[in-house]
Amino acid sequence: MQRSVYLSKKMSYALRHNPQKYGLQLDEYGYAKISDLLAALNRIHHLDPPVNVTDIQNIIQNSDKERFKIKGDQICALYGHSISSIIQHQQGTPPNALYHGTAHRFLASIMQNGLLPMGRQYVHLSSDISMAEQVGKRHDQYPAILKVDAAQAFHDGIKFYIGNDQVWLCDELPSQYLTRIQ
Ligand code: HQG
Repeated sequence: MQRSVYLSKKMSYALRHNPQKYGLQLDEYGYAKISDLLAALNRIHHLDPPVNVTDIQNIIQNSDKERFKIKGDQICALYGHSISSIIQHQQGTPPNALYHGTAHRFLASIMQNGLLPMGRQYVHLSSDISMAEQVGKRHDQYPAILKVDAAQAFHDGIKFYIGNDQVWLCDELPSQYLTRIQ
């Protein structure tokens, strides 16, 4: 695996799922000190050459998705969290339509129970169909795409949160807002 991909996966794991393993204390918005993350990555994964802040900046700049954000001497994962203490995200008004790519084998349950966060803190939605397809392909070679009536859901009081330009987060989403389009 390419070093940058390997590091990005470890950063995601540390900042989304298991900060304790890396000795990190995330604040309520999910930020940790970059120097602490670097030290932990180098210590735990014996990186040679050691990872430094420029490597992290390059990973963020050259990545296919905007997964992390740096603010001063801190870094956070923008979405994807599964840790038990809820990470605060900025609420926002979603675009009228959002999309969710998933596996065909999950459809019956989704149509019965709605979109649930499952292992994560929030449901993850995509701003366009091609991103939803990419997300769905992680679960199914030929993913199913659901269109989300975000305008109506928002109007009805479901909270939406900003991940990045392409990823929106929301709380549990009943199936009345979902239409299968592919
Ligand atoms: C499904 C990646 C049965 C849901 C992506 C999904 C994304 C249900 C799976 C981000 C269900 C959870 C998150 C229900 C939802 N019954 N299945 N009621 N409700 N599901 O991986 O959205 O590359 O936790 O459809 O790009 O696929 O890592 O969520 O298939 O933005 O940066 O349960 O992770 O980002 O799967 O992906 P996941 P996701 P990165």
